[in-house]
Amino acid sequence: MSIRADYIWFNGKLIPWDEANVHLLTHTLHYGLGVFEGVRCYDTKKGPAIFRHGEHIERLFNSAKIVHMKIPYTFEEIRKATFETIKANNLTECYIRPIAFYGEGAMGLNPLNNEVNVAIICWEWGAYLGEEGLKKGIRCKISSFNRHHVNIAMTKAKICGNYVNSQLAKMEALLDGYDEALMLDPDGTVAEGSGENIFIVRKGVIKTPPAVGILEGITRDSVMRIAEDLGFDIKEEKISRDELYIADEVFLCGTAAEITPVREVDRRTIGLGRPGPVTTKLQEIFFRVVRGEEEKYEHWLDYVE
Ligand code: PPE
Repeated sequence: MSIRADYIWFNGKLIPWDEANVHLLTHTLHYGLGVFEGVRCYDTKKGPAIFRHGEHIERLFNSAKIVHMKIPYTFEEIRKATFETIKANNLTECYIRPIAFYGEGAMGLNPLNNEVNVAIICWEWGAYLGEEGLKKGIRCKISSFNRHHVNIAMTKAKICGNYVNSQLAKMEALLDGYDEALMLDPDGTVAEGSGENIFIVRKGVIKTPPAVGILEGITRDSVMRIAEDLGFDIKEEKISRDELYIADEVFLCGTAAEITPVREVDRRTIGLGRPGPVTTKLQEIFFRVVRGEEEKYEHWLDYVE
């Protein structure tokens, strides 16, 4: 399904959607060195609010730092530009995609002399893994592709090129009739989904792989804090593939995926084959939190000014 809105913020200005084009020698198009974010804005009773906006902007700047990219705007400029873009498009609930990439100029592997472009794109984006997936759970396959080695790709950075690996895994899973791919790290322990972090619940303990070699997800952090506040025992611990098969519950989380239950892995039914009580509870609270219905977490919301 193609997406659309009216305006895109590009290098300091709002321009019509159809005019947001780049040159074919855009350096990032050839070599993949760009950094981006995925952020969501939700409607609340006090108006649209961006969930953990500050943390997303901070991660964008950290991604850029990791790859020596200088973003020619400040934190506050990006924040305000995001507000402007949402308002110009009359959006209340939307997905926000800030991206920084190298433009045309020199070719070859040194990007440093090319100009850094920044765009902020907003559009309405429903359930990433489908409404039904969100409610009933999805079917996953362990990918034949490993996730990145920590010294091959910089996994704390959300780099465009890192996602070729994710796309290989995603396509394989879809072509094999599954909804999503789960990826193992080069040592063979569970890393993450193609675009989500992973959690399991086993014998009353919630577990997630340590944030090494995976994207340090902001939703992952939110889930850990909410679970902790609810009094759950939560551990960052290596998880083996077979532990997924015998987990009581498995779920994926991310800005796009929100909290999506997993009901099957490699043709093994997880738990009873439907979202378990812990996943359901966390999902329920998460959706209240992002919509400003849980006062305790209101500091996570950045209301669109
Ligand atoms: N791991 C990966 C590989 C990943 O891409 C994401 C986000 C996460 C974990 C979760 O991170 P966070 O959003 O901070 O909780 N994936 C983004 C891109 C999805 C896309 O298809 O594009 C997202 O969810 O916005």
